[in-house]
Parts: sequence; structure tokens; C-alpha cells
Amino acid sequence: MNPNPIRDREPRGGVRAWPFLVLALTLAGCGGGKDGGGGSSYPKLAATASKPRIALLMKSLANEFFATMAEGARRHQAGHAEVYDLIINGTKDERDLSRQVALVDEMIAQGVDAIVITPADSKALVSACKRARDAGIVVVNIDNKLDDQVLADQGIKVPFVGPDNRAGVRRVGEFLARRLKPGDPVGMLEGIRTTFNGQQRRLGFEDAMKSAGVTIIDSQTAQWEMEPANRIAAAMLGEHPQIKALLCCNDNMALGALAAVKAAGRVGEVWIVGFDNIAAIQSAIKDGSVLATADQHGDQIAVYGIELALKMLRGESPPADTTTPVDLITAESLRSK
Ligand code: ALL
Repeated sequence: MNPNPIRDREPRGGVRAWPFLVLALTLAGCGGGKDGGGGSSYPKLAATASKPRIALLMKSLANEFFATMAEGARRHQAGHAEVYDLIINGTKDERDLSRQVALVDEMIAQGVDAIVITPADSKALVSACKRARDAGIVVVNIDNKLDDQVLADQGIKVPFVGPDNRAGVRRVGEFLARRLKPGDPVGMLEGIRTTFNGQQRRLGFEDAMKSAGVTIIDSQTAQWEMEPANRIAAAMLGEHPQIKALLCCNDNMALGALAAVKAAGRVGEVWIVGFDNIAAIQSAIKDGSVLATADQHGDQIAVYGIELALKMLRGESPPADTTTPVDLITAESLRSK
């Protein structure tokens, strides 16, 4: 749907051509069987049906990325209050997998019409999504993609809406690599390793470093969280004092890494990059302590997932995957905002 989803944002205002399908949000679809999860047909709203209820299920509510996502969804619902009702929920922290599974089951028990989910784990959430599908609930996967093989094994198709994380992160890595020399050592802080987007971001950073001849001498998971990132980055800097940059697969981990670099008195010597474009990272980019991040527009990803769910509730077949934009964010692009 978007021919050029990975873009530099310079100047920011000029490139916000978010390719939304502006839906005619009239829920006129009739009839429709509840398929048992085979993936080809979806329940349709009866003309007389009451407003559909859509559940947006996210991960850690402590992560600003998801606060932004929730805000986007809330705004959209407020603008379409006559069309659908929205339930928003998430987990306490990034690792609370069982809570997210429980949330899916709660939504099934409540009989919502659709679930729009950003899974905490790409494999472990598939069974819960299948239970929802078996109950006739429309499921849309946003942000972090469910595992294709596990979906196939369980015999369901779930449409995905989200960015190309590998390409998006590669852009951040390439921007960083312009400041590095071949042979320079760098460290990486990965997200949760059982998430597809975490894996893709690791690969994207690896792509960029490889083509610049830069060596990743240490790579560890900090579980998407600030505190473990701080601990691990501090240990990395102690063990490999020659490290020239810390590649962080999200901004919360970049903030943890920044605190470690500050504590080591090495701001200006060790570059830091992240992913998400949360407010705190923008200030750090502006003051030069963080080099760059990427904006994947979490608020719009949620909205697009909801709009797709509404289309499916009208009986339309979804596309397999929908790739959403990612923008490189640097001090220059923030200045030109
Ligand atoms: C991913 C998102 C964000 C976020 C992370 C933490 O799915 O894309 O980058 O920071 O989840 O859960």
C-alpha cells in the first residue's frame, strides 16, 4: 500500500503522507458465518447489530510507545463514536506474557467483535488468537508480527499491519555508520528475542554494521526495558571500553544506555541510537547525547489496525500484510519540525 515506507523526515511536515485508507465507516454488511478459524471468511455485522466493540490489546503500559498508540486509538474512536466502541488494555511490563494471554481470553469471554493486538511474543500468542478466531472474533495483528509458521500450523490467517523493522532500523544504523570507521567496535541491546520485530531489528543493525565494516563485539537482550538496558550497557562499557556506539532496538533501552554512558562520563564518545521516537529521546537527540531514532507512528498503526478490523467486520477480506511507514529521526529533522 505504501511504495516507499522507509523515509527520511526532512523536513518533517513535508512527508507525512500517511497512506490511510479513509474508510467509509458505514457498517452495512449483513449476515456472515463465523468461520472456525480457517482464515478465509470473517463474521459480518448484521444490519441491525449494535455498535461493534473493538479491543486494542497492547504490551507494557509503562512504555511511552504504547501510551502514544493508545492515544491515537482513543482519538480515532472519539471521532467515530457512533461507529464503534473501544476497549484499551495492556500489560504492566514488557515480559508479562501470561497477562496478555489472559487479556485475550477476557475479551473472548466479554464477546468483543474484534481484537487488535500487538503480541508480546510472536509464537506464544498464536493459540490465544486462534481461540478468539474460533469464537468468531475478528483478529488483526499490529506492530509485532505473529510467526507465520505457527499460524500455518494452527491453521489460521491473521492480517498484519506494521512496519518493516529490518529496513527501518537499517536506516538508523546507516546514519550512525557515517560517524564510525571500519573496524570500530560497537555493542547492541536487543529487545525480547522471541518477538519477530526484535529479531528483525537485530538483523537490520547487523546489515548496516556489516556493510560499514563495523564490528558488533557484544549483543545482549535487555528485554525492551530501561533498567536492564542500563545494567547491561554499564557492564558492556566496563568490559569493552573501546566501544564506540550502543545500538538499541528501542528508545527505552536507549535511555537506559544513555544513563550508563553518562555515569561512565563518556557522553560524546559513545554514540547511542534507538527506535520509537518517544518524547524523552527527542530531548536527548536535540541535546546531542543520542544520535538518532526511528518513528514508526504507533498511534497510526493502531488506527489502521482498527480501520482494518472495521472493514473485516463489514465482511471485506483483508490483505495479508500491510507495511506502514518508518521515518528516520535526527537532530536535523527535529529542528526542522
Ligand atoms: C515493540 C514496539 C516498540 C516497543 C516494544 C516494546 O513491539 O514496536 O518499539 O518499544 O514493542 O514492547
